Amino acid sequence: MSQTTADFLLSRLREWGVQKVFGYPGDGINGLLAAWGRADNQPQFIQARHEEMCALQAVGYAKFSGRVGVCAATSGPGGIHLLNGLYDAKLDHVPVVAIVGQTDRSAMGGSYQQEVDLLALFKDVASAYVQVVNVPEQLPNVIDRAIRTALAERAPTAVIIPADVQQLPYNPPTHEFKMVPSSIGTDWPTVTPDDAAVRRAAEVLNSGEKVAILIGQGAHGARTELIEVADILGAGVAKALLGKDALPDDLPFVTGSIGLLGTRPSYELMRDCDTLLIVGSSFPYSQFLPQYGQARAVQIDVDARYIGMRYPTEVNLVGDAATTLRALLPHLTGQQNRSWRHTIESDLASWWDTMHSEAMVEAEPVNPMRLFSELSAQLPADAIVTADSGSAANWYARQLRFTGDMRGSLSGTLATMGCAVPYAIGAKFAQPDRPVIAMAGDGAIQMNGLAELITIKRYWLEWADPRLVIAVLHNNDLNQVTWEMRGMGGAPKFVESQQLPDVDYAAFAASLGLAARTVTDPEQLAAAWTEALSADRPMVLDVHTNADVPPVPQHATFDQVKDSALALDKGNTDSWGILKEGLMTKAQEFLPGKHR
Ligand SMILES: Cc1ncc(C[n+]2csc(CCOP(=O)(O)OP(=O)(O)O)c2C)c(N)n1
Ligand SMILES: [Mg+2]
Repeated sequence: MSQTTADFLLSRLREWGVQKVFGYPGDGINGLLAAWGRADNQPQFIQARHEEMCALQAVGYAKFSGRVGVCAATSGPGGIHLLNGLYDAKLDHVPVVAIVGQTDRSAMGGSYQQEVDLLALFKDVASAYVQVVNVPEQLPNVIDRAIRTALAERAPTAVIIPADVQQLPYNPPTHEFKMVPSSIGTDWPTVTPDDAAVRRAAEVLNSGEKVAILIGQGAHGARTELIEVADILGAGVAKALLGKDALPDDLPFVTGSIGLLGTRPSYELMRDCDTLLIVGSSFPYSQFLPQYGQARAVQIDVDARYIGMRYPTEVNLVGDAATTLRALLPHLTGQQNRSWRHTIESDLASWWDTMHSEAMVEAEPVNPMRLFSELSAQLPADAIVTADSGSAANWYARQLRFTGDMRGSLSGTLATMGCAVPYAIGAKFAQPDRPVIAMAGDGAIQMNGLAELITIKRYWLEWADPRLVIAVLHNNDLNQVTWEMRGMGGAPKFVESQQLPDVDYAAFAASLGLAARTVTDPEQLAAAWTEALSADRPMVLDVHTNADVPPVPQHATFDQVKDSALALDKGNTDSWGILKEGLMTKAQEFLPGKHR
């Protein structure tokens, strides 16, 4: 049999070094599936339970491997299901290529079964590049550009291939009019900054006495340089959520997360600084940055499209983070007065004490913060942690202390529920020899996590290190939103929308042959983590957590906040004042001394 267009597509993916494709079948891609069979499953087809999970697994894979993630789905419903995961890639700037089937060319435009306008469907999410392959000669150019554009723009792209085209004999483009050749591979440049701009940036940074640095995911790979720059400038470093793993938390000047889920030391760092250096971050909440006009500021970003738009910066340096910081270093004169740095360091030490005592506050059955703080104490040096959108994101941001080369991520910008488990699966395929831990709410687990446990059951034996721990925050509530509503308008919990049906997650996991343990006593947490982190297979920890622990920085006593929230739920609107006072007044949240 001669090579089909689908055979060629798979061989092209292999040539690009693609090893995994997260997919789900359907007759729109039957030609591709047949080619996979002939290709001895190279690249490996990884079957999820739902196409959204394919896309989110591809995002997780890309985030933790640094390579392009590839997902595949059939026409119509399959393509539609991919969308949310592809938007996650778009908003977090992750390279993902979606390969999607379409009905035969002969049926197109005929309101045929499963025919939707895929170009229109993907127009926004894959605005970087989306194309239909109409004839085999077109394919190399389209697939190569989809991969290259995804990598170049750190964005999702989409390739749509009608089912009949997949089965056509492959013909390469010829040396003729209206033919477009193509080639594999790219030698990426290191984006180096402009010399004169580097000097101007150094002048700004040298003029400050209280320097704050904000880093994001673009600071990955610039660890040594960041530490050196922060030392010379006597600066503190705050981290946007996606940059949590760019610098370890055991450095005495790293103030941890910033923003709504952030720490008080990060808040104070920004509130009191006179100079700001932003490296590889597009952190959107400018109210957590210094007042406009308060600080002279420099931003470094590899992508000119995302620079200068979060703070009125004086110098916008386009360049790779590590290279640009290296270029800056010889021009930095150094901060002789270390008092700013000393203040940051001493505040920080007491902040971690505060986090510990918050985690140890008793809450029936288990204080969710303690679930995270006990994990933090046992995190393996090579751990990868994912967190879902829900209260887990708060505790991930504030309670987990990353050290060494630990990695972690969540759906930073789309903040979609249901990302933690598929990200974790993607992580296991990206780094099969590292332990992975997913922290997810029961709402997220019910949304799709339970189904993806089946995917884990199917694949875990392939992973060199079988440890994949899924910790479920079992609070029978869509708790993050419950608290948002109470906080926003003093609205009581609307039980119909917020309460979740009770499920025995450990029993479900056990029924699949996974390890499982239910935790209802905080004193069991340490042992549960030890067991999960030394298990010979993936494990679900079904942890019964208290839904009355507010997932925002708290400064009133826990009991005050809880009692007023519960009173509010019972219709006592007088308690709203207390709750608001205790919980949501942002100005008060960060009053000095409140957290200590
Ligand atoms: C797909 C999607 N739907 C809805 C939301 C809004 N939302 C954010 S957090 C949350 C509640 C999450 O509940 P759960 O997973 O149980 O975690 P908890 O906050 O209870 O720990 C909801 C509904 C969202 N972010 N994503
Ligand atoms: Mg919940």
